[in-house]
Amino acid sequence: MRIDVVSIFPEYLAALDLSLIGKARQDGLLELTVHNLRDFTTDRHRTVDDTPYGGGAGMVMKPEPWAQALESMQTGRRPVLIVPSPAGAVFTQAMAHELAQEEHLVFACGRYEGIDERVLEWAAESFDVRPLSLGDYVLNGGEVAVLAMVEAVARLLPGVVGNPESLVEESHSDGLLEYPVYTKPSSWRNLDIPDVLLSGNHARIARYRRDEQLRRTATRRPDLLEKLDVQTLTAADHAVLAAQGYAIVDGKVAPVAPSSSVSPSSDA
Ligand code: 6GU
Repeated sequence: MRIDVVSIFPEYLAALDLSLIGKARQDGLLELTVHNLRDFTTDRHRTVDDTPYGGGAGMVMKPEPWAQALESMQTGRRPVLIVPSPAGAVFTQAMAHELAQEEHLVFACGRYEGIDERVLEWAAESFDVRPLSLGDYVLNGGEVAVLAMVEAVARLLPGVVGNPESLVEESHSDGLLEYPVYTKPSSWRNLDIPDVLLSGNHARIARYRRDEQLRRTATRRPDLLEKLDVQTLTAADHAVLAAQGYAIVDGKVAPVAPSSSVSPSSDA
C-alpha cells in the first residue's frame, strides 16, 4: 500500500517511523511519504492560510498549495483522499478494513478553521474524497487523526501484525467490545483472576469470555448492542443480555426491564 500525508507539521507524523508501522515501512509492506504543504507554495513567505470570506474567527487554508500538492501525488488509479475533520463521518473499524483494501491513500491534514471547501470539490475529479472524523470532539488539526487512522489501517495489511489471529478477537471486529484479559500472577495485591481461566475447560472459558463481551458492551457501549446482528446471538447470549436488561424486540437488541429469571452477575 502507498500512503501520502500532507501537513504543515510533518514532524508531527514522525511517530509513523516507530513500532509496527515503522517496521512495515522497513519491510516494504507500506510505502509512506510525509509531505510539507509549504513546499507547494510559491510566495516568499510560504503562505498557506488567509482570512475567511464572510468573516468569522480564525484562518482558512488557501486552495492553490493544496491543488499543487495533490496534483503531485495523482496516479493512474483514483486514490482515496481522506480529509480528517470534526465535520466528517465517523471513522470506524469497518472503514479501516475497507481502506486496507486500497492501493493508495492520501491524507490532507487541515489546520486552522479548515481547508477552502473548493479543494474537496476540485479533488473529487481525480480522488475518492472522504471527510472523516475520529469522534465528537475537536482537535487542533488533522495530524493526530491521521496517526490514528494510518495505524488502524496499516495494522490490517497482510504481514504487519505478526499473529493475524490477534486481529480476529479484538474489540469491534464482531460488534462487541473485547473481553478482559489477565496475566501472571494469578493472585496480585489480593485480586484474583476469574477461576474459570484456570479450569482448562476451553468451552467454559469461551462462554465466560463471550458473557463478559456482552456485559461490557451493555454497560459501556449500549449503542453498539442496538446495532448487533441478532442472527449471531445464541440462547446463552439472550440470557446474558436479559440479565443486563436487554431483549430482542422486532429483530433488534433493545433495552427492557431487567429479567429476574437469570441471576445478575457482577459487571466487568
Ligand atoms: Cl479528524 N480532525 C480534527 N481537527 N478534529 C477532530 C477530528 C479530526 N476528529 C475528531 N476531532
